[in-house]
Amino acid sequence: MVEKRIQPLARDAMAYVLAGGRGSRLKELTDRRAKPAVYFGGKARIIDFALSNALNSGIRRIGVATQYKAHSLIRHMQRGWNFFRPERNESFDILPASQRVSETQWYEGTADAVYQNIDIIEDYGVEYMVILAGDHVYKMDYEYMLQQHVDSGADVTIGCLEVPRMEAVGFGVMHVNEKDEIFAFIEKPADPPGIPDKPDFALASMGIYVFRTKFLIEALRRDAADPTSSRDFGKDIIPHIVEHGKAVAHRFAKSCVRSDFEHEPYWRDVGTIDAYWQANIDLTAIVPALDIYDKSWPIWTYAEITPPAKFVHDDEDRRGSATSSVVAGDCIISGASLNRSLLFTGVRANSFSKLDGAVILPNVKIGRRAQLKDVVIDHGVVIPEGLVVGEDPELDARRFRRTESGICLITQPMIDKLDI
Ligand code: ADQ
Ligand code: ADP
Repeated sequence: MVEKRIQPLARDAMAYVLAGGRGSRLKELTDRRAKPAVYFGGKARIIDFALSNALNSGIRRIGVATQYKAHSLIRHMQRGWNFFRPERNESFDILPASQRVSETQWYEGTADAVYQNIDIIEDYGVEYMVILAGDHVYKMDYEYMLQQHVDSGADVTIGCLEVPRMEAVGFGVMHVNEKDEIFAFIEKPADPPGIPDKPDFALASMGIYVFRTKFLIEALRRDAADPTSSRDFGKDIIPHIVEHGKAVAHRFAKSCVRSDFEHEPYWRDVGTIDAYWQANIDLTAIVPALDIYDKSWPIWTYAEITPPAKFVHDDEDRRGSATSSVVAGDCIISGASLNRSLLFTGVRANSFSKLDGAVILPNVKIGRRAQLKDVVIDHGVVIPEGLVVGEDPELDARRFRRTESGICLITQPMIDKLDI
């Protein structure tokens, strides 16, 4: 007799993506868009990683809570994530703040961003909730985490990874026993406790939580009734469960996608200009740690229909060329040379310009003879002819947003102020 196939747990789960935070350490890159809407990797936006993970894991119900400067994020999802069909039991809901519980109230904290939409969640009747952050770059199969949650009988399962101890100041840090049951959880400790047998590392929460829906709703209602709560998962909900219930850690390394098992598991916050630049430039490496060409785990996005990238090279020494670079569609590299650079859609680089270590967001125009080294250039910026960046640190720091390690973020208002 053929055994009845057990349906993956992901098909009875909803992914709820928190995408309301600003990401203020990205400075001017998030002046007009939320961090999850920031471009990443030549084609995608940061939120596409969490959404693609949910889809590739088999989850077919997705909700995205938006708040801060959500316009370009919402526009992106309406264009790129509009293929879910209610008649196949699928749904994709964009859930802006101040819509449901009260007309004026914004989401107070991350828990409130779920609490205010409890009616929608209840309507779907799913057994499990997978709470995700929309602002990390990684590939993960949430089915493994759902299975661990069911097998361990936990009230909450928390995705975690080991980070160098002093980097853990920005995370929720946990202590676990030999069964990975969490017996202590401290949100963003000033002096993070190390792992007992690895004192230079701390076990950090990735802000990924799995609950049974019924349990989560009860926890959110109890929290909402507590006037002292800040309505946050990391500060309120999780510490309460650790104290009164059963919280279990899920090691990220156990749910890497199959094709990534032989690599170090890749997860990045890309929360600072340096980290953002580095993670994009890393994609130009011979074998990048993050494989965006992996057909078994595609990163879905809104893709404009574009003509191919073009490199123009003529007899007058205009050498359109690129080495160790990633170049998206609709770019025209007209007599310009690129090295170790990543260009998003629609970039025009004009004759004799030189780019090295450049992350160029869509629709940027680079004037003739510009020389740009170690830069991030925002969407639509027009770089004037002959601009040199990366040669004179003091001048760069006066003109642009220059980080301590020497990366310059360039936006159009900064260009408009130049007296050249
Ligand atoms: P943080 O990332 O600092 O810590 P937070 O700023 O609350 O937590 O953001 C979590 C996610 O929620 C982000 O994706 C953000 O965009 C979104 N978000 C924030 N405020 C929101 C709001 N009002 N409405 C909707 N979305 C909102 C958390 C945990 C830590 C854990 C880290 C891992 O609290 O314990 O270690 O994530 O990055
Ligand atoms: P994207 O994130 O798609 O690159 P844009 O850079 O075009 O989006 O803009 C980011 C957000 O800022 C969008 O919500 C857009 O509507 C808004 N925006 C764009 N230009 C301006 C402007 N000059 N003044 C105010 N808001 C703007």
